[in-house]
Amino acid sequence: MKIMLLLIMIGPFVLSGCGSPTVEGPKGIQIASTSVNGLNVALSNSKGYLSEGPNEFVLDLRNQQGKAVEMGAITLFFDMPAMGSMPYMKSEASLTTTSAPGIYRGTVNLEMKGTWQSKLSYQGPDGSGEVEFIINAR
Ligand SMILES: [Cu+2]
Repeated sequence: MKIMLLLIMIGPFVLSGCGSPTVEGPKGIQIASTSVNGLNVALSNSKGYLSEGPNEFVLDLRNQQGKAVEMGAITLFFDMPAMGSMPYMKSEASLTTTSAPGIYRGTVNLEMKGTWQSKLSYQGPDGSGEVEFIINAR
């Protein structure tokens, strides 16, 4: 009788652990967000900011109703204008889809701290577009 009760209590946890699709980790702390032409873009990672050197982040794309937006193609790069003796800098992010629609995992290597212009280009169900936002690498 006691064993039966134990199995009934454990059962649901075991089942949900095995049967559910891969659960994405927490998106972390938001680094930047913007909204252009009905597309909400949010960038986050565990630190809440990007740093000089290699970075990991999560990119979240939603419509104004908060529904995930599935994109056909998407690119993201960070650039910085030339300043004095410092040349123009550009870093392309590498993005991979996840099991969750509209959520991408990304990596980017930033050459230095400071203000970077971020440019996201996409081709989605409602056409193509470009979104720009600023991040401050620390
Ligand atoms: Cu620079």
